[in-house]
Amino acid sequence: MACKRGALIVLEGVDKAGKTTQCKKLVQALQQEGRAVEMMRFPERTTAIGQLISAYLENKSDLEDQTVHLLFSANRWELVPLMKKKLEQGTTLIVDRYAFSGAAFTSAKPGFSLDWCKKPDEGLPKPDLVMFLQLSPAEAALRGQFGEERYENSVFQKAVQQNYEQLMKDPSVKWQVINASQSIEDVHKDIITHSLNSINTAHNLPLGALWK
Ligand code: ADP
Ligand code: 2DT
Repeated sequence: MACKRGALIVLEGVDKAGKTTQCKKLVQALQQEGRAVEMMRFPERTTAIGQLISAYLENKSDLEDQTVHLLFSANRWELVPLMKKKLEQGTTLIVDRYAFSGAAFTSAKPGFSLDWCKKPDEGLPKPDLVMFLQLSPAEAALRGQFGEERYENSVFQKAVQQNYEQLMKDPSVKWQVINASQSIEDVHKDIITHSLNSINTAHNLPLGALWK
C-alpha cells in the first residue's frame, strides 16, 4: 500500500502572535509521538531569492512593492517540489507563514488589491489547515517592542489584521482561529488538537491547489 501523505499545516497571525513559538512546540510534540514532521518558514531566507527578501526586510535594500511581492511568492514556488516530495513521503509540514502573509501584508500597502496580491500564489499546495493566532494589537504590544525590520509598526499591523479577516471569509480554505492570548501551554493544547485532526483527515485526501 502506498504510504499515507503528510498534512500541510500553516500558522498565520500578526507579529508576536506566537507563531514561531507554537510551530516549534508543535513539531517537538508530534516528533515525540514518533510522527514524521518537519518545520518550514516563509520567507525562507537561506535561498538566493530569500536573501534578496531578507535584505529588503532589514532595510538594506529597496525594491518596488510589486517586485518584493513577487519575490515572496517565488520563494514559496521554489520550495514546492521539496514540499510535495515530503508530503508524499508521509511527512507532515508545519509552516510558519505562507501565502496568506503574502496577501495580507502587500495589500496593506496603498494601491494593492487583495485579488492582485493573491494571484501569484494561486495553485500552490493548499494547506489542510490554517490556524490563525488571534491577538489584539494591545496584547501584542505587551509582548515587547517592535523590531527594526520593515512592517514592524502598529499602524501597518492593524491594516494587515484587517486583510487577514478578509482572507478568513474564504470558505475554500480551512481556517481555524486560535485564541493566542492564552498561556503558551494552553495555545499549544488547542493547536495540537486541531493538528491531529487535520493529520488524520489529510491521510485520505489528495493535496489541493490554493485559491483555484
Ligand atoms: P511570532 O512568530 O508570531 O512573531 P513569537 O513566537 O516570536 O511570535 O513570539 C513573540 C514573543 O511573544 C516572544 O517573546 C514569545 O516568547 C512571546 N510569546 C509567545 N507566545 C506567548 C504567549 N502565549 N503568552 C505570552 N508571551 C508569548
Ligand atoms: P518574519 O520572518 O519575522 O516572519 O518576518 N511577509 C511574509 C510578507 O510581506 N510577504 C510574505 O509572503 C511573507 C511570507 C511578514 C517576515 C516579514 O515578511 C512579511 C513579516
